[in-house]
Amino acid sequence: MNGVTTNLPSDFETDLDVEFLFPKDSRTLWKIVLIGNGAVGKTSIRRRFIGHGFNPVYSATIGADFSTYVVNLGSREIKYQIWDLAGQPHFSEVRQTFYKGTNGALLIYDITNRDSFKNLENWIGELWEHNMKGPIPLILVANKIDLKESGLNLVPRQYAEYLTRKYDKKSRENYGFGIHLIETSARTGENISMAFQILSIQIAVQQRFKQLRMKPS
Ligand SMILES: Nc1nc2c(ncn2[C@@H]2O[C@H](COP(=O)(O)OP(=O)(O)O)[C@@H](O)[C@H]2O)c(=O)[nH]1
Ligand SMILES: [Mg+2]
Repeated sequence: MNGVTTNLPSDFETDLDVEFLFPKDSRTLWKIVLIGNGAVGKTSIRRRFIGHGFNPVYSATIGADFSTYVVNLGSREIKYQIWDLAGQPHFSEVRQTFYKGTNGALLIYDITNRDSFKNLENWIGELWEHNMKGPIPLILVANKIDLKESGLNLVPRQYAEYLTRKYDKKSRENYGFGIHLIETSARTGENISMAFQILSIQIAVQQRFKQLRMKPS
């Protein structure tokens, strides 16, 4: 990574152009929200990302909960404040205040739960409406891929690809960042840090282009 030393997990390696995306000695604080229906794996993904392992016993998040996690890229520092919002509908009023100031989101569904997939567009609407900045980067996360061979009825991958393409096109044309789909497992840890990496790149790109556009030429 441009000879820059990092403390990123090994699968966080990337061709990310740190020099371009982050000014030298910069400090960045990003608020990231994890959203999606109840029980899709939001809390598990947050815990896995910050290195707390996996807990197979489900306990519903009440209101909201957050962790901070710092990633160093040479002289740059990215501090994540990761909010894990309760997905249950009766927390909807609490949720709106928590969206404020969000820089990006992981929008998570459970590949074994069709309702969690059907609700994704509502989640995008809610995120973009309530964060006060309009459309912001998000990554679609297909979680629980360790259950692919379980014999359970799965959401077909093409459905998720179709939805991703639709939003990716709209987003690139109108807002300058792309929307990606990533398959994860909080149980095995597969692609968890990759999801944050891809999201970070989209956030950095959006911010950098905003700054460049504001500079007089
Ligand atoms: N097999 C499997 N189970 C998972 C995975 N992620 C979460 N779970 C389980 O799904 C349930 C709900 O997870 P949780 O993180 O609490 O969901 P939240 O309500 O979205 O925060 C728990 O029993 C977790 O152990 C995963 O990747 N694979
Ligand atoms: Mg939770």
